[in-house]
Amino acid sequence: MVSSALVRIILHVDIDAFYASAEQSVNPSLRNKPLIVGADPKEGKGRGVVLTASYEARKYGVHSGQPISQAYRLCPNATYVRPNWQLYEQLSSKVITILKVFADKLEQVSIDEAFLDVTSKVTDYNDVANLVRAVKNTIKRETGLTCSIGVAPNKSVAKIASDFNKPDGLTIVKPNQLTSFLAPLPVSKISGIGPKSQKLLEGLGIRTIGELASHSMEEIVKHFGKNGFWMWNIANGIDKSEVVEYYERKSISAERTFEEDIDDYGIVYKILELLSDEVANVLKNESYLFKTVGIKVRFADFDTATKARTLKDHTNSKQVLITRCRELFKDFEKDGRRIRLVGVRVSNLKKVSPVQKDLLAWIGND
Ligand code: TTP
Ligand code: MG
Repeated sequence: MVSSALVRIILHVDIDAFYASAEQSVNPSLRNKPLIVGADPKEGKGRGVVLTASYEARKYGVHSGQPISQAYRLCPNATYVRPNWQLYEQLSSKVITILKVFADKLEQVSIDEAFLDVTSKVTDYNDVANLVRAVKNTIKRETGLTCSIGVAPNKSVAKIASDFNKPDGLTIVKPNQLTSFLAPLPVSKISGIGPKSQKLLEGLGIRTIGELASHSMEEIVKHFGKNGFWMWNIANGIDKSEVVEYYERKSISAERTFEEDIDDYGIVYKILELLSDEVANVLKNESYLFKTVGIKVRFADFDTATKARTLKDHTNSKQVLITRCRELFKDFEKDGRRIRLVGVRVSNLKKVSPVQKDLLAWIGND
């Protein structure tokens, strides 16, 4: 029997419609209205995509990754704004600072989500709702943002639970509810099971997490190898991975899936520029320099290719990043294949010392 002392209490916190809520928090006139953060729609002729949409805009069918022209057709009366990365970084670090107060350990996963291990902060699962309400109230009061929180004995279920009831949701999955909570959900709810694995599972007659859990582990491993072992365990509510307090970043990346596969490479170049901009912002805010630039391209048939180049010196220049990404993409352009996703990644990172930081600001290296 497992001793109750070993049962962890893990929170997954995810801000609701983050970029849009951030804009609404600093501009009251945008609140409770359809708001779309992304490319300029240019009265329906604009290119580029939606980064995110407020829940009011989502009612019209607008969502992340959609071409901005389509969003404009669905919701011409929404307010459209370009992203303000600095604001998002600022609010993100404010939220993380608040969350740290409530946690034994905190692991930031992206700009708007984090795992918290709060095992020693509460007596048991009956006590956790009070802590979660305090977290939500503090974030709301200090930043104006709402978030959705999932609580569970492990990270993967906590993540599924935070997505279960959005926006402003709270879903607590107690240890004895693990399998009944997971069973009816589609396998795609497991973070890491993408469309490809989903299709393969469907071929085996597996649609729900419960169906996955009830197959033998050997059979799943036979089809998916090491990945199968991992997904079968998750489906059975087993995930021992720890909330990792701090890590030195190995890489920074950003990627975008297109709503429809495209062969207009003009758009791809534009998106590469946008992604470089995002990556360059994180580099700047977290004081990193990079030496290796890579791009990832996923084609319409899910075939995925990567290409990388290492520079002579470390830099944090956005312009260098954009230029290198363009060069790397040229090789793919020759193929003329339809593209589903592109990504930009920098690695070989080095922290900038405070002195270097001042110097970089002074010479205007952005
Ligand atoms: P998400 O947490 O996936 O989305 P969200 O916070 O906008 O909405 P939700 O309420 O469903 O959590 O992503 C966080 C931010 O990351 C989002 O506000 C905008 C950005 N983002 C992109 O730039 N591109 C994307 O494809 C997605 C999904 C998000
Ligand atoms: Mg979010």
